[in-house]
Amino acid sequence: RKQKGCTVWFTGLSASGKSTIATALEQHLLHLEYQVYRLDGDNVRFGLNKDLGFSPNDRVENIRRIAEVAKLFADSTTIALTSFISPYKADRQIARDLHADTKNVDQPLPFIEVFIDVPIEEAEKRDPKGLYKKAKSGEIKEFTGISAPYEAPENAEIHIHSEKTSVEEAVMIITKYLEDNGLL
Ligand code: GGZ
Repeated sequence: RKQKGCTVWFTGLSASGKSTIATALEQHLLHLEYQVYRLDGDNVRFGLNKDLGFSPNDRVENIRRIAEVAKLFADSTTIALTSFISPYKADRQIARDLHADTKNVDQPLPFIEVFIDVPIEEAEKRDPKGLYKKAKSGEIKEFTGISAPYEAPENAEIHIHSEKTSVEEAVMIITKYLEDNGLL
């Protein structure tokens, strides 16, 4: 299939549904025979970024490296999906600017920010791994939304309210955006 590369950058709280939606989008695009690669905590934080934790500085470096890797995938004409909290606005801007920078690639690469928005109360209620509970008891420190900041995007290309939108609908919204913008 002829395709342009791009990066679809998911951002949102823990338990917002980022990874679920990114995984479903990956499946959908694979069925359509697009080349797609998903970066998430499981394949990045245990490998490339295993030296990094959750301090503010480590999160900055985590996002910087992920942005560089996603850009290389996008440059290879793959659709890169990234699923990380990426809590700081400045770091998401750095990731975006990096994709526009042609110092190490031939052309600017499209960057689509997808905000998976969920009320913190809903994320706490879902708490699939019991992390919010541990954060509230102090067992986990610097937990995003409880004891560390999450800076919500104001101008994301796509804004999905995950408590009101099914995974299938979210996949369709993102797919349509990619189609409308000539990326599929
Ligand atoms: C936030 C944490 C923390 C702290 C461990 N704060 O729901 P999960 O478990 O599977 O996803 C969360 C993941 C966040 O890693 P990211 O690389 O996406 O974060 S960032 O973009 O901010 O660098 C959560 C788990 O790791 N986790 N400790 N203190 N999330």
